[in-house]
Amino acid sequence: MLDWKSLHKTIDGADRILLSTHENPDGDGLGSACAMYHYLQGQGKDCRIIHISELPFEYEFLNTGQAIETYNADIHNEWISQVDLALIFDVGDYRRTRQIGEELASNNIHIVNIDHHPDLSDGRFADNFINMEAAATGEMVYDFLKAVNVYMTKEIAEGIYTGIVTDTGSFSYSNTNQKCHHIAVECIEAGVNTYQIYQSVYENRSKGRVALLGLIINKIEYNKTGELAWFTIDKSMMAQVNANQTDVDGFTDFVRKIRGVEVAVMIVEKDNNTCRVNFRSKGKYIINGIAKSLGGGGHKLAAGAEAQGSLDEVLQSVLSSTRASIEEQNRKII
Ligand SMILES: [Mn+2]
Repeated sequence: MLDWKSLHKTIDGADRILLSTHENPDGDGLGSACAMYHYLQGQGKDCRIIHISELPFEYEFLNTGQAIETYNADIHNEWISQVDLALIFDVGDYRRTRQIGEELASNNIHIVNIDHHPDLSDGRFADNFINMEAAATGEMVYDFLKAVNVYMTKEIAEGIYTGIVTDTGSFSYSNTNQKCHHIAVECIEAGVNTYQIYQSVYENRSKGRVALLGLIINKIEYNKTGELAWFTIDKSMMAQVNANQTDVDGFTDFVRKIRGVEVAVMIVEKDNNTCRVNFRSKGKYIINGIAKSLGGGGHKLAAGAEAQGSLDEVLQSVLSSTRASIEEQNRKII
């Protein structure tokens, strides 16, 4: 049981509060920050949600009152230097806050981590609220608000519901449980329009994203058993269909859905000799160990890393470590 009362105390003692999540934010990071923002606003706090990335179009519905801002050093650094407290949601790895995290650290700001990933903060957080059993960080924000008897407004509920619905794949992944459904019911009672959120998140794909999916579909490769499937996306493919980094979200899940595939791997070429690597597993194999060996991390069945090297180099090293991990886990199963 996390000591939510102590978080309440910390928040109580702070006037100016920054909320943020990881780069390329997802529904859980955004929804958690928004839910907490609306609570803090109700408490009269001077708070802002500032992310390093642009707000993805499909999450625009969360941006009531234009509360979500994209980081700009000229606009934000002075404000950030004077915050009393920073709440970071769903980050997985502190480095994924990029310049915002660096700015907070260099100003010695009290940083609190609220997350359902293992802590990869290198000691940067003053307080850690980690619950790896939680299906979503949104569920943890719900736990906090319940622990301190907060009335759930529609705006708070929208953030929590978005976190849970996206991190459970619309209540379909293995992390879905009774509690997720119970919270969902409470959110609906608070006025959340679930169909509207579903349409915004899942029926709002950019043409670039669909065109990019078209390019990868015939490039999916499999190992001999068909349990491991992988594909790569290079910069020229992205440019060809005018896609951006967030357009690739969900592709690894798409490949995991193929019959017989247990582990799906996506490798995306980024700048500066780095590649983004994503792993998804159906459950037979645990894949966050592989992500960790590449300097990343994540959940047992959904993890990722940023690896140094060319697309080809990263592909070779990822495939060999993934194959080795699958073989090792098979030996253990037998
Ligand atoms: Mn999450």
